This record gives sequence, structure tokens and C-alpha cells, in this order.
Amino acid sequence: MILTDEPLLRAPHLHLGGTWVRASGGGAREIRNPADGEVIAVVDEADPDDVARAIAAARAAFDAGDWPATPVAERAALLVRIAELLEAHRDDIARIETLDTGKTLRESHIDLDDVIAVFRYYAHLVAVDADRLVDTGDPAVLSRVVHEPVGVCALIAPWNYPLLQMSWKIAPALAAGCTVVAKPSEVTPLSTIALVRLIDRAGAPPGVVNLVQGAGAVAGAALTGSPDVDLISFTGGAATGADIARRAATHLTRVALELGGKNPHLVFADAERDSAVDAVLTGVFLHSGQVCSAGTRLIVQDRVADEFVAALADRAARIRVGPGTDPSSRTGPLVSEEHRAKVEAYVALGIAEGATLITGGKRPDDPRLAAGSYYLPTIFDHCHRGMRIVQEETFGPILTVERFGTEAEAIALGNDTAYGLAAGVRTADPARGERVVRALRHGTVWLNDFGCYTPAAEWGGFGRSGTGRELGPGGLAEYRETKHIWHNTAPAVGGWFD
Ligand code: TXE
Repeated sequence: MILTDEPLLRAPHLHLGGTWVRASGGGAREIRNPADGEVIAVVDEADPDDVARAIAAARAAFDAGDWPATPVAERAALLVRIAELLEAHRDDIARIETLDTGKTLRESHIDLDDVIAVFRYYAHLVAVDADRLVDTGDPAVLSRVVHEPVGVCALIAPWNYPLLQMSWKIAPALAAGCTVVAKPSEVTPLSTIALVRLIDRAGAPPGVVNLVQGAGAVAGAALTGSPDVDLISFTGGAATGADIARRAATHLTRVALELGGKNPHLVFADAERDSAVDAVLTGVFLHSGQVCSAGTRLIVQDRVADEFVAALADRAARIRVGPGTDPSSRTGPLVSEEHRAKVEAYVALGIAEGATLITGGKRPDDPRLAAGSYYLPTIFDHCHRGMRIVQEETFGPILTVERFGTEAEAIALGNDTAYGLAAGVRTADPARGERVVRALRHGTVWLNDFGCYTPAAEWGGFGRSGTGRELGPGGLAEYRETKHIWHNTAPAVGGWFD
């Protein structure tokens, strides 16, 4: 039991070069349960010197250690051992994730299953992914394309899916032979501490996986401004992503950015109504809308819109909001008071912009929820593309509704976004479905489904949703350099300058 025989809540929480240490400056941060505001841990907070030590440890493990050249089968075996340990501690870590983020235990268990599947997937992929031979036409030349690890990777994750997002980075990085410095969100660090403990126990060599904690402006900035980091993989807000890309450009450090979205869900009049209502509802209100791919923008065909929105509002008003540890809760609180304040400001903006509030728009009345950062599922009807509430990522339980007449209008609205992470389409007409999914400029498009993903398929965005891909072979490619080796087995005088 991670929580009892190795108390997570007790320091130290920084992992540098294979050793757990306190923050050298004595910094620490209180971590609160968003369901009731209680302090559940006090976590060490790194200062820039600690971050420099973490990078130096990762650098040494990469430049002078065995890990980058460790046979692929051994690297894959480490990933499998990590997956097995995660399976053994699944319930404990799910509980930690729920206490830290507020999400329901059911969601945390699903996250854990995804994380385990991702470690297993990359163990398999890297083991079967062979070098490529190239036929040059000259039998004396052995030409091949091989993959090598990119180097030291800074992995920065957000607070909505702390363990899942970090695992989408750590698993392919380790599979590729990289060394890493991981920094979880300062708001939700606990499950990543648990993960790094398990990685340690699984036998990762010292310095291969380092962990720092702390604020983006301090620990994050030190990590992303270092010339000794070869790749920064970041998931979080667009403004932070742009800031990181600017800093990375100083040293031409590679960046991979997953920056969220404002995701349209297109519903045609011929779509089967009950399943479409259900998909739109789940797509936007799961995890109280704190999902980068949440379907926050309903775009519905005008002749069924009134009836569809009424059915949706009825179901939204009945979503049971409550603590993630209560099995009867269907969605939990927002991650923090600060974040709820941001969501509330967006609701006020929607009203000021003239959208029609048809459900939610406030905190729950239940006095038992008063100490948590809860917010009710909220729907705004009669929205239009010029509204900020339609264009900006609110990252809360807010759905906006727009109407369309023709297929061309639906596509135009679906593409009218600076982002491009994900989109959904619902129609009973397969030919139209195929036309529309091909026309939408988004990294993932679901046809008659929503929110699904699998470790074997790439995940990432068009436009301002970011650069690069996670998951799938593309997610492994982010962590690898490609090298072409040209071996002339019969060298002879070429005679160019005779
Ligand atoms: O995220 P930040 P915030 C969106 C969502 C949300 C907004 C801001 O709209 O309201 O972003 O959220 C680290 N250098 N998403 O402020 O700041 C930080 O410590 C290096 C979308 O909480 O992007 C944390 O580890 N690192 C999203 C991580 O970046 C820095 C998920 C994310 O924090 C840094 C979360 C800096 N200067 C929010 N500043 C998604 N795509 O899923 C911060 N960090």
C-alpha cells in the first residue's frame, strides 16, 4: 500500500539522480482536496538549483550512463514491470488521483487502466519496431535508417489528468532510451510521486527518471530555459505553451505541445436522438468539463435544435454533482477555487454577450458541498461564432449551442476555431459522416461516438492546439532521432578530382 507503508504525504518529494531529497531552499506547498478544501499533503517545492541538479542527473545518465544503449528488450521489460506495479497499486493510486483532482473514483480507475495500457503498448511497440533497410541500388552499400533517443527530456504535465498525461510522456520517452525530468502540475503532484516511486521500484537506473515539483514560473521556467534539455514535452494552456516555445527557441530545443481546444460537436437532424443527447452530455460535462477534448460547442441542425436542447438541458440539470469518493456522484468539483473563479467569470461573460442561460450558471445549493469548488453543468443557447464564450477555452462545465441549416454551414462552424484538437459528428448518413469528418480540421474526429482514444492511435492538435503527437507510433517518434547510416562495404577511389 503506497499510502500506508510508504507514506506519500511525507517528504521528500524530489527525485534527483536516484535519491529522494527535500527542496534545498526548504520550499513547500499545501495540496488541497477540491471536494472540501482540506489540506491533504504538503509537497516539497523545488527552486532553480534543484531543477539544475535534476537536469544534470538526467544529462549524466544520458551522456555517460547505460540507458540509451540498453537493449530494447530490457527497456521494454522495465515498462512491463512498471505496468505490473501500477496494476498492483491501481486502487491506491486511483484514490490519490481522486483526492488530488476531485474527479470521481470511477474516472480515476479508467485513467489508471489507460496508463497501464500505455506502458504495455510502448513496451510492445519498441520491441517490434525494427530499423529500416534502404535499397540504394548498389550491392556494396549497406544503407539503413535507425532510431536513437533524443536525449534529456523535460516533461511538464497539467492538473486535469495528472497521471495519464505524464504517462503518455514517460512511457515513450523510456521506451526510446531517453532520460527525463518530470514536473507535474503544482496543483496535483501526488499521483506522479506515486508513479516515480513505482518506476524506482521497477528498477530504472539512477538518473533516468528525475522528478521536480513546483510552480510553473519557477521550476517550469528553470526546466524549459535550460540549454541542457534536448526536448520539452508540455501539456497545458495555450499561453503557457507559447511562452515555453519562445524560451525553447533560445537554444533551439525541440518542443512538443498539447494545448487544449474548443471542440465542436456537430449534430445532424437525422442522428438518433437519445444516443446523440447522451454523447453530447457526456462529451462536455465529464470531469466537469476540465478535459482538453471536451465537446464544449454544440452545433445542431436548426430543425431539431429546440427539441434537442430541451432534452439535453433536462438531463444536465439531473447530473449528480458531489465528492469524487461518493459512488453516487457523477461528476466532481472543479480543481480549485481559482479555477472556479475563472469559470464563473466566463459564465458572467456569456450572459453579458447575450447568450441565453438555460440551465446551471451557478454553484450547487446543497450546503454539504459549500466547502468544495463545485459548479453546476451550464448550457447557453442562442450563441454565435462571434462570442468569446464560443471561441475561448473555458475548461469548465459550460456548453454553448449554435444552430446550422446546411452541411456546408456545419463544416464552416466546426472549423471556425483557432484550436483544432477534437470534434464529433452525429448523423445516420454514413456518406455524409465521411464527408464531414474529412472536412474538419481537427486532430481527432469521432463519428457517432465521442471522447474515445486508444494507446495505438496518435493524439494531438491542428492549429493552436499544439505541435507534435502523443500516443501511437508518432508518440514514440517524438522521443527519437532518426539516423541514416550509409555503410560502403567495398571502398574504392571515387576519382571525382582526378
Ligand atoms: O495551466 P498551465 P493552468 C488550459 C485551461 C486552463 C488554462 C490554464 O484552459 O484554464 O490552460 O491552466 C506548468 N514554464 N489547460 O494555468 O499554466 C505548470 O506548472 C514552464 C488545458 O493551470 O498551462 C503545469 O505543470 N512550465 C490543458 C503546466 O505547466 C509552466 C490542461 C500546466 O500549467 C510555466 C490544463 C512556465 N512558464 C489547462 N507556467 C490541456 N491541454 O489539457 C506553467 N507551467
